[in-house]
Amino acid sequence: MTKYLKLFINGEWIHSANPETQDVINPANQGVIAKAPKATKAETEKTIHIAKSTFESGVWSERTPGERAEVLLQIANGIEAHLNELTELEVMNNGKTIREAEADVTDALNTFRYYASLLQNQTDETFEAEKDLQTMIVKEPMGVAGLIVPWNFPILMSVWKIAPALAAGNSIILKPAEITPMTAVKLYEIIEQTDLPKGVAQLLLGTGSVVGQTIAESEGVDVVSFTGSTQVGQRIMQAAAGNLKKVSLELGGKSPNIIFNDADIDLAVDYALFGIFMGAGQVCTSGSRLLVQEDIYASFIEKYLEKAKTIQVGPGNNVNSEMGAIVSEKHMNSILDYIQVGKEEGARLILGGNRMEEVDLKKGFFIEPTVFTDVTSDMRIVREEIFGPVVVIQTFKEEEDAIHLANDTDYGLAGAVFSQDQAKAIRVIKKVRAGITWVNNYHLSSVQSPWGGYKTSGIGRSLGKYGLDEYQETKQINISM
Ligand code: TAP
Repeated sequence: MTKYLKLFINGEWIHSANPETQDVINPANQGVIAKAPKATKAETEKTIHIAKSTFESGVWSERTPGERAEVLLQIANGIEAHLNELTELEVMNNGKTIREAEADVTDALNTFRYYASLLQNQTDETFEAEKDLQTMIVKEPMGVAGLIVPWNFPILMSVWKIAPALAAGNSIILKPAEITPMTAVKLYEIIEQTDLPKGVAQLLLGTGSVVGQTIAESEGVDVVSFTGSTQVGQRIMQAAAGNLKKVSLELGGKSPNIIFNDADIDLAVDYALFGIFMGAGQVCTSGSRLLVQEDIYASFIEKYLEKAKTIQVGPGNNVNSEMGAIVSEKHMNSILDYIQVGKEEGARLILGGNRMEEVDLKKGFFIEPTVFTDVTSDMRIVREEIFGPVVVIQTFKEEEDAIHLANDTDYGLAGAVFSQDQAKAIRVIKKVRAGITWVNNYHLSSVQSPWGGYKTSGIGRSLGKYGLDEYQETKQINISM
């Protein structure tokens, strides 16, 4: 029987008034998992109004940090109790591998636990500003937080926003990507079972152009936190200008991964592969530009290709799969178009480049790990974010050339350096204009660390104490003694 998903507004699961639905597809086999509603503009506006009234009532915003932490821990425990179900839903809806999905769900519950402990440890600042004048600096919730997330990490991106926004005492409205709503629905079923007062957390399923745009424009929303493409991020910033709401934007990237001739080559090869092929390259921080020092290029590429050829591509629910599906047919076609562009631009395709045609894979959306060499910096496949399992490899002579190539991009999300000379590695990584960087590893990070980009990769930071700041106002209170 077809499962019809619902909206969660003011503590109730309700059908949208709009009869039109979106098929939710399993990208590994094109099976229809469920039908998702497309909430209307009027429903979105009503939801914003409810979130605002709940905020103003103080049922959540005026709870003590300790009381809020207690609820965050209940949500974390609920996620832990449903870890397998959430993992399976993520695999089924997004196409990633079980191992990747399980890591995401585990990170999600740890994010709730982290913000619960941060709340319990946050203390206000007070000082004597002048004789007989005592000043307190206090943090307050902002009001209604609109949380708009993409399809590549459906549960994790939701939780990176929900946990700090609730921790700060806001009311929230989550809008998942239209094509990946399954784990968000399950998460809200978990939230429903906790002591979070009704009307604090709402879930709106629908399109970006209606639900997302209405949230971004609304005078009732005080902060919008968005993860997705740079183009949509720019639109959100324009829409948010109406009531000057705070915006936090986590956007795209085209991240450089620099391999020096003194690197541990086996380590660099392994991380360079993980850097681009994790999540089938549908990761904002993917190491999609590999910069290899000229004199080790031949030996590096030989090892790199040898290992890349062994990557097992397949359905996420097969434990042997190392790289899963592309999230949708539309996105698969966009990646294949980029591969075509690369060939036409004159780049040399040395691995992959095709949709996978094996019998068990061709009913899903699978693309071979793809490697281009002989590229130049003006090529579209070097400049634009492909967001798929496609890497471009360039060479460099000296340290300065590597830094120049690394920064020759409009983006500034991530970057890595591999070298056994630690002083050089740190010197170079400090010159890479990006917010998330690595030395001798790739994609390793923690919930305490600020996540976000320079240049057109965004504004603001998720996670850590920085992530909480995005959802808080800061007030000074000057007290005559
Ligand atoms: P987008 O098309 O930007 O969509 C992201 C979210 O925004 C979806 O929920 C989408 O809704 C919604 N949206 C679309 N148009 C909107 C509008 N006018 N107003 C408000 N919301 C709107 O990105 P995507 O295709 O989902 O994800 C891929 C991109 O996201 C890549 O460029 C990637 O780099 C970036 N990304 C960045 C990060 C970080 S941490 N920097 C993380 C993940 C992804 P619907 O799609 O449901 O209509």
